[in-house]
Amino acid sequence: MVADPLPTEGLRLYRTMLRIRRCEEQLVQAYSEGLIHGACHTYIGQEAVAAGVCAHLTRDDVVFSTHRGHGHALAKGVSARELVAELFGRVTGCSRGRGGSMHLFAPEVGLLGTSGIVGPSILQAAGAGYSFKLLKNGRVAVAFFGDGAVNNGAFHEGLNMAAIWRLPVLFVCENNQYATEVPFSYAAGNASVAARGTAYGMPGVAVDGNDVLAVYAAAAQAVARARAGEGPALLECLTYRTRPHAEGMGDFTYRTREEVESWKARDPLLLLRARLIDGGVATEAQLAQLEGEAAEEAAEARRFAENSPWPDPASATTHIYATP
Ligand SMILES: Cc1ncc(C[n+]2csc(CCOP(=O)(O)OP(=O)(O)O)c2C)c(N)n1
Repeated sequence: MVADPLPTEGLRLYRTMLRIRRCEEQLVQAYSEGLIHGACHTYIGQEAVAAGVCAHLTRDDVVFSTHRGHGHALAKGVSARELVAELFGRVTGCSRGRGGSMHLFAPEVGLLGTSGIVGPSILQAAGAGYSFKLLKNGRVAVAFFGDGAVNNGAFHEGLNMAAIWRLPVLFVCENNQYATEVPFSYAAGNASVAARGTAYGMPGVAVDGNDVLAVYAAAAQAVARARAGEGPALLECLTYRTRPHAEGMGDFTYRTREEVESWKARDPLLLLRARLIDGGVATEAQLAQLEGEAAEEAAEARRFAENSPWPDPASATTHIYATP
């Protein structure tokens, strides 16, 4: 059993979730003003997953992410400035303004990429885990992916390979219950993703993905297991995105306003906030201070991004190929 993380980790986890939320809110606003070039899939509502998992990772551990990857990037150590500037296409972005939301790279902090393709994070994490195993360096690889990826062949191949070679990988399915507009219940004969772990020979654990302490506790065990050479695990975090699939898209042809509102009432930040107060871990004033800091960080990141230069067109062909 993992000890209750609330007293020791609660504030840190709250801060991480706040930083993600405030940054996403800035991006929503910026998208509506035409400042973001390319798609913008926000992570609002799912912050507990990135915060709870990444709290266990060192800079040397690696994360592979998806089109919904802003939260993973921030939780892994990308700064708000570098994230917002990347979405604004500025040279100060983490991919020098060349990638945008779906090509966020920051190898210096172990963010080995977000991707617009559904599924590859699973295979990439298996590959990284294989190299870590050969190098015996104690590192862990994490794949974040949505429920839309679990019926993709990459899921089968990645989990099976990680299991037979006992690779140090954590597979994190963020089951937000929809793949764009397709309900998971429509796309899967078995409603439990976690149950599939057994089929591949690894632990499969389902947690309330809006409860950051539950995610933290489950990830603690899976990461420790991977680091100890005991192989991979599958973590299913049941959660919900409260914004449309991507900014600018409609939202109520495939789900109801009532359903969205019911999940907003289970907002991961509100849930943890109440527990921090009820558990006597923090006062209203302390939390208000953290909230103000996160808001200022995100607002400052936007100002920084808007004031940053565009990439020089003459550099369009640099940073394209790796030089041996
Ligand atoms: C291989 C592949 N097939 C289809 C798409 C089109 N597509 C983009 S996002 C998406 C839904 C993804 O749903 P999910 O994996 O559950 O992630 P979520 O958007 O819910 O975070 C699809 C099908 C794609 N990008 N890649």
